[in-house]
Amino acid sequence: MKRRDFLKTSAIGITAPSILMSDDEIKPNMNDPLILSTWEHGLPANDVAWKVLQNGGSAMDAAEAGAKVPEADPTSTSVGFGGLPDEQGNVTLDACVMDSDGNAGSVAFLQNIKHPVSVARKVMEETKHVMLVGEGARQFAVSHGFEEIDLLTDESKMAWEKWKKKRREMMPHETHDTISVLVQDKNGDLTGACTTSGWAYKMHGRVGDSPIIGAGLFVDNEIGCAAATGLGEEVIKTTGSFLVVELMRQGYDPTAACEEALNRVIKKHNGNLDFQIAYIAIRKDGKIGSACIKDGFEYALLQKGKNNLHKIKGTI
Ligand code: SD4
Repeated sequence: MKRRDFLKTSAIGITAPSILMSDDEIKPNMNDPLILSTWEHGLPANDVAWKVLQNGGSAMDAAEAGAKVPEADPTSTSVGFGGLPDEQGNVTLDACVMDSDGNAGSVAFLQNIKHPVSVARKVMEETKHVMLVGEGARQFAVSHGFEEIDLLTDESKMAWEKWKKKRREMMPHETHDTISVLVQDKNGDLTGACTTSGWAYKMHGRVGDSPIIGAGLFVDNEIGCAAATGLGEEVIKTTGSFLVVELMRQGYDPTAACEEALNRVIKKHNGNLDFQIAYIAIRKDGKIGSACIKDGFEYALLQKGKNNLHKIKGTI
């Protein structure tokens, strides 16, 4: 399979030449920080994360700052403020972080807080726990100075009302655009962050893969890191991101590891899938990989100061 296309360059990158490059051709260099994020909103996320690294911030600071960009952007309808609500009209958020020492923090089913990724980091750094959910997570956030806001925008409310009127099914292939930000700093250390409003019009109380350590995100600083986007139920059932990292441990190339993790899902459905899942991965030596079930996935890679959007072909 050929994975190609060099489509866009962001503000900090040079103008995109119309060349094609495959991610297998990207030369790893341990001293270059790299930032790998899901979807097009990964471009501005990468820019912000890069600036944090340039200003001496840690890889964790960079991953968090990057993830906060779509969280605050009302036009990113699957993350944070402006994220599409559940079937009852509530915006409920899932997020997690993992650092290069193997520490992790997570929040799930969190409401009324704009930056769940920062709350997840606080859980990691200031509690003995890994995961807080729902009302407890909200109380924890408020007690740590997070402001409560209404996350439903006029646009997301209108979209929900339209959905309700049509009494539409919840369509798994509409679960798009979770942001995961994987960072490798100049020392080669790896971190990650993942944040989402999850499956649009999901059942009230539903939690996806994004706050589940090992499903939506996994970092092992000796081997690599990986993150998922797409239908969380299938990612959880295959412990997707952990699987990608474990396959890299066994010697799989990062892209082959992502493909094999997808194969576990594809086989169960006899190849008959109406949903998307994609993985991104960074191996410890700086080699990146990605794979998706269906066409349409794109990731943003910032390397050597250039931030580019790459489209890849689906495996089915
Ligand atoms: C979830 N994995 O809640 C998330 C949705 C997603 O791109 O990734 N959208 O299942």
